[in-house]
Amino acid sequence: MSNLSYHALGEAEAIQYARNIPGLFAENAQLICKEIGDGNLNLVFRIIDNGTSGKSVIIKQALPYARVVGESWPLTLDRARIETEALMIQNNICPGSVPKVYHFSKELALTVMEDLSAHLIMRKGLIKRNRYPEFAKHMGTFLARTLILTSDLTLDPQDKKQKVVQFINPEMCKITEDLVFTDPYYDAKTNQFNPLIKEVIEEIWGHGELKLEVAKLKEKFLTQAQALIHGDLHTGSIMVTETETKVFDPEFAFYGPMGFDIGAVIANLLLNFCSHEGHTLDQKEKNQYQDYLLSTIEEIWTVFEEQFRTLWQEKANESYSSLQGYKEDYIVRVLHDSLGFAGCKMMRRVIGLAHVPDLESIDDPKLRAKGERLALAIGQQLVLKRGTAQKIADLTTLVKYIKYKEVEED
Ligand code: SR1
Ligand code: MG
Repeated sequence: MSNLSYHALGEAEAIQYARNIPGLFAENAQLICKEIGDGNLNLVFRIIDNGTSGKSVIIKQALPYARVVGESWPLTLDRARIETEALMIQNNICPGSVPKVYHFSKELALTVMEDLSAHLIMRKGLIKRNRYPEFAKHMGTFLARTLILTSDLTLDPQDKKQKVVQFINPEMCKITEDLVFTDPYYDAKTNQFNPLIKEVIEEIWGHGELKLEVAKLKEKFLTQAQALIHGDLHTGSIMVTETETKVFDPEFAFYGPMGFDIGAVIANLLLNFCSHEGHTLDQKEKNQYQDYLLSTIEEIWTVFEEQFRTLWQEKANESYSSLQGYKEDYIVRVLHDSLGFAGCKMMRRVIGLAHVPDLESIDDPKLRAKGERLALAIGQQLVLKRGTAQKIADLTTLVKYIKYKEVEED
């Protein structure tokens, strides 16, 4: 296996590859394979032993280009290494929160990992208005542990800088710099949007104050090596059951601002919130589900903050960590960043390349526009007002107010 040079696998070869990994399947395993990748970038094979064991694994292989666009958009294969090493660190820090890694090939840019087929992609569950009672606790814990325990607050500064080098990820960061922070704010070729909301988007392109705040958030993303972040923590990168939560797909991982991960989770819950303006026409049902999403956001932050404070108390070594007022100031800055990045991430999914199925699955363009307008209104206010928030309820109060102005007052 080690002398294979890079080429994209087909289903038959993926079976052969899995068969040759020592100890993965029994010799008499009856393996079948299906390529199930529906993301923007990679090949994903599910390999199942159709015989007695019923065991299954995932082989994820990076393509040398972005699948969503094609070969005209070349992309680093090193993202497979980044993803694998990030999964291993996250599993050490927060055991059981990510799929187990069984095997990695640098040459083929592929990772063999645990199959989570008993779990559902969280985004799909939210579109169906499912509720996940353990999710907020799991996600708040994942965020607190993975962020503080990879930061200068708890690591030796020399070790931390080694990790910054290990996770240098310029090509994947460039995608985010362009698609999240730059392209949505001018008439870029990559943008794709519902023509019915063009007038709102043109207002955004002309909104100097908003663009100045987005520029500050982009600068933070470019320069703040605060913690090892997942880098693309949307609800399509989370799999859930009633009792379990698994975070996967950290190919965008790098040392960046903590609020970028927290903001991604918040943004995607809020995009789902907006999508129910189109999906859920029964007012009572819609309001109840939207309230559930807002209370989930509050609980994620509350758990995050509690655990972050506890870990700070127990593990922070940085010499200023016990300085009066430092922890309070740090946490409120993470809150501001989370709101700002959430706002950018909401706007990019409406204006730019790569939308979210929550909104895209609303067939009627007029109904979809209703959800998209709400997302753009919330996104803008999160960016503009982030600095005024002192607690997570300030975010949920703001969202309720914007919904009232945008949807209910009409
Ligand atoms: C070309 S990649 C488009 C998007 O897909 C990923 O999930 C990231 O969010 C990226 O921005
Ligand atoms: Mg992804």
